[in-house]
Formats: sequence, C-alpha cells, structure tokens
Amino acid sequence: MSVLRLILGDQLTESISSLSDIDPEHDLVVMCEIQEEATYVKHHVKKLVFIFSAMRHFAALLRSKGYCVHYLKWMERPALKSFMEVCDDVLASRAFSKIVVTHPGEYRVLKAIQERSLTLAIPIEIRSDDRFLCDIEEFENWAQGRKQLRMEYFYRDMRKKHSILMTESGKPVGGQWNYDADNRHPPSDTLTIPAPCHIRPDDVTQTVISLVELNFKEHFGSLEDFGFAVTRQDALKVLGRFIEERLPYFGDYQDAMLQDEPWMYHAHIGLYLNCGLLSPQECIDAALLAYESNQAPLNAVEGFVRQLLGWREYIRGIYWLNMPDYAQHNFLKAQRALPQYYWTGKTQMNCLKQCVDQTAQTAYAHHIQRLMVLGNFAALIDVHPKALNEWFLSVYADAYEWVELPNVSGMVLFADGGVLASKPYVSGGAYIDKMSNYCQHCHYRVKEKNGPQACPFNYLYWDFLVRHRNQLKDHPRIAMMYRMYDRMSPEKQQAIASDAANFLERST
Ligand code: DLZ
Ligand code: SF4
Repeated sequence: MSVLRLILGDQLTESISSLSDIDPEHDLVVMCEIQEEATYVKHHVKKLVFIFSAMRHFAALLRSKGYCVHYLKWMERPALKSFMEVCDDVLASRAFSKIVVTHPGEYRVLKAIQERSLTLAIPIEIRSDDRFLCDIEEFENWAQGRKQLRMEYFYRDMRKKHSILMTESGKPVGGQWNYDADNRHPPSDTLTIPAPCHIRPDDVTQTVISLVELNFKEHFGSLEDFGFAVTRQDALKVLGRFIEERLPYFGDYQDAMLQDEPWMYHAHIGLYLNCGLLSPQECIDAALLAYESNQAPLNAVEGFVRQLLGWREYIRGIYWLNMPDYAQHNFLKAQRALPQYYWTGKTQMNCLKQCVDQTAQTAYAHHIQRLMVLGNFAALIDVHPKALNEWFLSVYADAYEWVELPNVSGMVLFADGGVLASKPYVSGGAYIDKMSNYCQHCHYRVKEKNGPQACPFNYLYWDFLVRHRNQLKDHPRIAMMYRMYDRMSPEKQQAIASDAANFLERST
C-alpha cells in the first residue's frame, strides 16, 4: 500500500532518509506552508520568503523526478494549521500503510508527531536524519560518563573519525588541532570585501515575496533586495563563490567587524545547510580541496571545518541530549525584557545599531556580531533567556531551535549553568573596539569607563559580575576579575553601580 512521506521545510534534500525507498507510482510526498511553522515566532520576512520559495522549488524538483507531491500553499486550506492536521486531512481521503518522516530538527515538532502517533491507526516511522555527520545516539554515547562536554574534544574525535585534516600517522595536519588564535586579526579599513553572491529572484520567488508582503505585515525585517538562493543549484553557486573569493581570508578575519559591511569574509551558507540545500560533507570537501590545491591557508580551512564538523554537530548533539529541559534553564535568573532597540535599531550604541539594522535588512549577521555584540549586551543586562531565544530564532534566516537554543542559552547567556560553555560570554567594549571600527563611529567613548560618555559595555560588564557574584565567584577564569574589582576604590565601585543603574533605567 502507499506510503505518505512528509517533508518538512528544513528537509529540502533529495537524498533525505524519508524518501530513500520511495515508490513513485504509489507513494505521496506531502509538503505544506503552514500557520504553526510560519508564526510560532514572528520570523523575519526574508526568512519566510526563503523557506516558502525553497520549498516550492523543491516540490517542483520532486515532481520533475516523477514523484507525486501534495503541496499546500499558504492559506490554501486555512483550517489546517499544523503538519499533523495536514496529514490527517490527507489520510481522510486515501488509505496509506504508514507515514514516513525524517527526524524533525525541533523538539516541538517531534513531540507533536509522537503524540499524534499514539492515536493514529497507522504507524508513523521517524527515520534518523543522516544529513548530520554525528547521529543523535552517537553523540549520546560520546557524552556518556564525561564530566564536561567541551566542543574541542568532540571536534578532535570527529576529525579522527572522519579522517579530516589528519596526517597518515594520526596527527592533526600542521601539528595543531585548532588555529583559533590565528583567527582574530583586527580588520583594517582598507580591506576589500567581495560583493555577496546575489541570486536574482525568479517568478516563483517574486510571487512568494508578494505573498509575504501581504500576509506578514507585522513580522520583522525588510523584503528589499532579496538575493538568497532558493535552489540547490544556486546554493552551490554561493558555496563556490565563497571558496574562491572569501575562504582565503576567512581564517584571518573571522572575528572582524566593519561599519556597513555585513558580509565580511564569511560563507553565508548556514541557511542552505540548515534547510538541506547543501550538505555539510560537500562544504567541508570543497574547503579541503581548496587547501590541497593551495587556494586557501590552513587557518582558514581548519576554522571552516571546525564550524561544520565541530561546532554545528556538537550544538545539535547538546540540543537533543538536553531537551526539553534545556529550554527552561535560567541559571543567572535573568528577568529583563528585550530592549525595543533590538527591533528598531534606535540606540546610540553604534555596535548594536549596526548589527540590528543589518539584521533587519539581511536576516543575517555573522557569528561574532551575534555573540560579541548582540548576545554579549543582552547577557550583560540580564535579558530573560526566553526573550533572547525568541529574538534570535525569528530574525535569522538560518535559525531553527536546534541550532539557536544552545548557542543562545548556552554560549551567550550561560543560562544552562555551564553544560556548554565554561563561562558566560561577556566582555566590556575593548574587544569590540579591537575587532571592529564601530567605536570610531559611536556616540560613546570606548576608552572611558565611567560617566555619561563612557561606553555602556564597560560599566555594565563590572555590574554584571557584581550582580552574579554568588553564581560566578568560584569560577577559576572569573575569580581574577573579582580580585580586580575588589582592588578598585569604593568611589570607582560606586561609579560603576550608579552608571549601570542609570543606564538600565534610562535605556531598557
Ligand atoms: C521555519 C519554517 C517556516 C517559517 N515555515 C514552514 C512551513 O510553512 N512549512 C514547513 O514545512 N516548514 C516551515 N519551516 C521549517 C520548520 O519550522 C521546520 O521544518 C521544523 O521546525 C523542523 O522541526
Ligand atoms: Fe559599542 Fe561601546 Fe564601541 Fe559604542 S563605544 S560601538 S557602545 S563598544
């Protein structure tokens, strides 16, 4: 009998496990633009266009291969609001032996499918998502019995297991596992950043742009100048351009930020990887090939491989290992609402303004903008994890909960109390100044520590440490900062407290 094969919006891969044994004559592929997914957070409008258009192109590709696809466009059947309601509707008109779906990326969706399967007359087979290089069970095994789950050791094991950048004698190529220290060159104003790969919207994408413009007016972001790839073919083009034009400099300038330069030397392929248009293995292979043919240096290629083979897989492992509890953590008991300027960009802090405005325009920011500016500031002022997670999940075209939640709750906010990171990722303005030219264009003075013109990151940093002394004082790498604080004069300590209190009252 026929099989109903459900494809979710981030499963746009022809070789996805749910299609592996498809019988084109009898089986039905089901895809839907659906209310629950499009509105569970208020996704950036460019993210909506990207996903809907990529889904429509993928459905067309499957049809061209002879598969039968039942595709529901936005509001074609408004009463059907979730994946399972769509499946129920299909099952009402035709008999199927089972539903097959690849393991969803988000816990919320997995739960909904599992719950429905308890009462459904036919089985739902959930197949593992073999697009990842580390299976969920494999990560569980790796984690078992370890006191700490640090990415670096996971990454080394993955390098060994997949023989990537390894010598024949089992040593890391170049003698080091990690060239992180060579990935922090400050930018100079004279860098020439290649123009991003802009894919001209075709008719399908134009139709979706009009649809999103009409139906998602209250969602964040600008629709202007949509240029994301929406097919695998174009995503490969973006990857190729990255390898050729940016990868050689990616390593050196990974942490660098420049005024009005959103793209820098980053790859901008996260959105394609995370929805299935590109595979991590082929991206890694392309970078390795560039290294082997002397087109890119080791610090760039290793840095890129570390993001994909290490960080990306590790983050997914942490997510599935710890859900659903992970979403509830709030180790530092942070309670503040997200400031309005995360949506409007209306702030005199130039670094934040740059990153928010760019995010509204492009649905993209590179990792150090997310971490050191947007995340760091939110951590410093104790934004509630739920509020910050919701923001990151909605504004970036590459964001799904599996990747967003551990990055934000673990790496940025330390809300998990140290499952993922060894300490909160907080800093004053000096590192932003070192890695960017934002401070040169700012109302505030990064070198000033106190007073009305002082960079808010500076006194907020100390105030954060003071507020969380009980939770953080015993941490070996932070204890030193407490000793520094304790050596400050009472007047200095008072100035920090009052500057922080004034700022927080005025500006959050
Ligand atoms: C992110 C997203 C959006 C905005 N819309 C849809 C949609 O309408 N239909 C769909 O199948 N998927 C969408 N997605 C991606 C899903 O949220 C994603 O597949 C699940 O979160 C994975 O568990
Ligand atoms: Fe940001 Fe402070 Fe630099 Fe202004 S001075 S850009 S607020 S770090």
